[in-house]
Amino acid sequence: MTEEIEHASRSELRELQSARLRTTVERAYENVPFYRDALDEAGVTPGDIRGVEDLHELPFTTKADFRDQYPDGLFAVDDDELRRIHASSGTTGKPKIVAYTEADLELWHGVMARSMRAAGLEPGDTVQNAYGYGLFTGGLGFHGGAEALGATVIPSSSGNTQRQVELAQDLGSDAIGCTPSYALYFAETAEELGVDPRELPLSVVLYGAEPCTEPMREEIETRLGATGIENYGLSELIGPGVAVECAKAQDGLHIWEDHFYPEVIDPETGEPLPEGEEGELVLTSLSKEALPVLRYRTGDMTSLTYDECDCGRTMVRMDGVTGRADDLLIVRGVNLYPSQIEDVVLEFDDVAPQYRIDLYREGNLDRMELTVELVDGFDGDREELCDRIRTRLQNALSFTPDELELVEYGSIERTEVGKVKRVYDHR
Ligand code: DLL
Repeated sequence: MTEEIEHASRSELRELQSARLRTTVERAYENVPFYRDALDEAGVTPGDIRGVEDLHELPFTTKADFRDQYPDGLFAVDDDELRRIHASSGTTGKPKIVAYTEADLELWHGVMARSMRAAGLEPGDTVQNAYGYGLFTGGLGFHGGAEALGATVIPSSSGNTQRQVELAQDLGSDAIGCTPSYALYFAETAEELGVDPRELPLSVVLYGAEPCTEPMREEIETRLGATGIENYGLSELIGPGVAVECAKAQDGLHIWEDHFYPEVIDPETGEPLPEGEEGELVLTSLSKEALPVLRYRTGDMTSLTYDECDCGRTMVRMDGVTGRADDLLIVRGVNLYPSQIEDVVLEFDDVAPQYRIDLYREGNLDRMELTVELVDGFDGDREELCDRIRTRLQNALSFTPDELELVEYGSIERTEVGKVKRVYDHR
């Protein structure tokens, strides 16, 4: 079952977006001194924004703005209207604090329920929610969505993986929500317990919160014998529930455009890029009360397509996120994302989906070490495999690491709680 709006004509959708944008800009201008100052400085009044075609006149909002306005400088409602606070911890400095009114929570649960329906879930299904509960938006976001859908939620949160496997088995979980790296850890733990993860009742893995390449998705699907559905979102906009793949096509993530307006820009110049070109995703909230966000620079690199999807939804699709603009590795003058390395390395059947990248500076030179795990029981020729991986990296990315180390299955530390870290920059 889908909502009517998911199939609306592009012109109908645009009209709705424009009306909501006008309200959002007015509210932000009236209630948030930060936005009033920013618009005044840009010489724009709310009345200048007649619709989405005028969006580019608005200034961007950045991560730095969230930090500067810590904790509540971007809130647009009085404290007594707030019902929930979450926070997203960056790697440095203060966390970004985000807030919700009652209507915002309803909106959030609504888009999450819609995402779960797109993933093929139905009322009555059992959803094991292995995203962390707490300030992180993953846990409570999935929780609220599953309840709104009419599913049964198992609020297992992250960690405690042995018990998670038992719960999935004993309670008949139809779906699990977790990061892609955790999905694999879950499968490994099941195997160690002598449980074949493919025999578990799980038919859908709702993964997200971290980048996941196609070979990684295949690995998740094969190991767990389930369909992998990617979810995208960020706390600053609402949490998970911004975009999701449909089970029908699994070909790009539908952005719930009636609530979140997407643009893709050139991260260097800030200029909007044409459909299909990769750049930084910029999102504007269209319906939120407590924390309206105008042209937020997500830092996430992707591209958009407005082609109609096989599932019949008309909402724009974004490509899986290649990485964050600030994850871009510049090594000896070559620009590359960790996901590009993942894409190449995981093509090899003898390689387990576990790797780490270490960056050092020696004198004036960058040095990259890539450590890759072998599959369990590998007994082939390591040197020969090493050579093949190097050649493939060179051909695909015009780059090879200074050192490529193949290590035994299980040697790279797993992440049981939170987001996986694969790059260690020691420079
Ligand atoms: O990670 C929200 C979320 C929870 C999304 C559960 C999906 C599932 P934050 O902690 O604020 O919120 O982190 C947001 O995570 O800007 C991306 O860089 C990254 N991210 C989220 N989803 C994906 C994805 C949640 N599917 C940041 N692929 C975002 C790649 C993702 N990166």
